[in-house]
Amino acid sequence: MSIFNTGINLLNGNKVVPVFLTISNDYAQYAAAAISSLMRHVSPNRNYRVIIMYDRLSLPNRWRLRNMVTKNVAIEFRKMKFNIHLQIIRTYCATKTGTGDFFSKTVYYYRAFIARLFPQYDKAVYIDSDTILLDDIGKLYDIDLGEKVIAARIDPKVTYVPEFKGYVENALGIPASEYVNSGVLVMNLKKLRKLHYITRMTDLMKDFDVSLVAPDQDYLNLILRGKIMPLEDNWNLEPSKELPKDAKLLHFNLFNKPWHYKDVACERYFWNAAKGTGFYGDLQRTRQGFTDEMREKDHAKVAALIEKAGELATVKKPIIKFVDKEKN
Ligand SMILES: [Mn+2]
Repeated sequence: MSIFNTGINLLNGNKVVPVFLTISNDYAQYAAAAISSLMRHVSPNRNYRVIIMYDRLSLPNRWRLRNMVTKNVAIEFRKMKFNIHLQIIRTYCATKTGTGDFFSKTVYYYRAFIARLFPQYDKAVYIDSDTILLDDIGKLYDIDLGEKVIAARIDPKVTYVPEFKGYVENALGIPASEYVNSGVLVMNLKKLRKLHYITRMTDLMKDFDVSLVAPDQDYLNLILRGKIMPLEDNWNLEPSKELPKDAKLLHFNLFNKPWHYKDVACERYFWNAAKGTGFYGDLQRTRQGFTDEMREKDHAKVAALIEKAGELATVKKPIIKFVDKEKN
């Protein structure tokens, strides 16, 4: 156990609410805002443990995050160590996703390791670091999964961007009405372990070796198809001018980041949460330093992503056929 693992020893196995985030240095600033918002909405009668999985996270960043610990929210760090699955993922990212690709970072894949690396937990919640909590994350954890393996929100972008819809239905072979966003997950870790989730994912990566639009999210949808419970929209909301009354979690997904752009919908929730952290100044500097050139690059990336989806939508045989075959 490293000196950065902190918190309450009384926290044990199943009584605690385990919440996972996966980050590296460039995510630390806004992950801090997510964690701060989480802390403001927890129940005083429960214990929580925020577990940060990382690869490169500097000592000062770990200190600043660690200092956020409260009486009933522990903060723990876990460095991703080399293993064969990670090697496959790194190779995949290096060869299949170019530098212009928004999803080229291996950090996105770390959530796939949670079940395997944390056998002490049977259930857990995962949140992206570009989220802001507006309600107690314990309520998300409490959602009864029944026989399902995970709960996740049906991805709204797939329903309103025709290229994404075509991609999901033709290239992956999943009805758009079933395809989920992987930014907020409730996971039955026991079931994920039983499915050998991480092995299935890296087997697919090796065997089919295709470049996908949102690789780890796509693999999650492919492998767990039929085993996913649709999560209430309120737990993974795209920011908008008028939030529903019972909004529970905001997800600044893809490019509309308040730490990059001014006047992003719901940005005040983000900046309020950021204020309570040691990263507020950094975040403001990040936004000030976001140049027109970076903005253009962002737009080009969105366009490239949509174009890629449109191209892949024309393939003849969807990947799900191979996944189903493998299962039998
Ligand atoms: Mn996200």
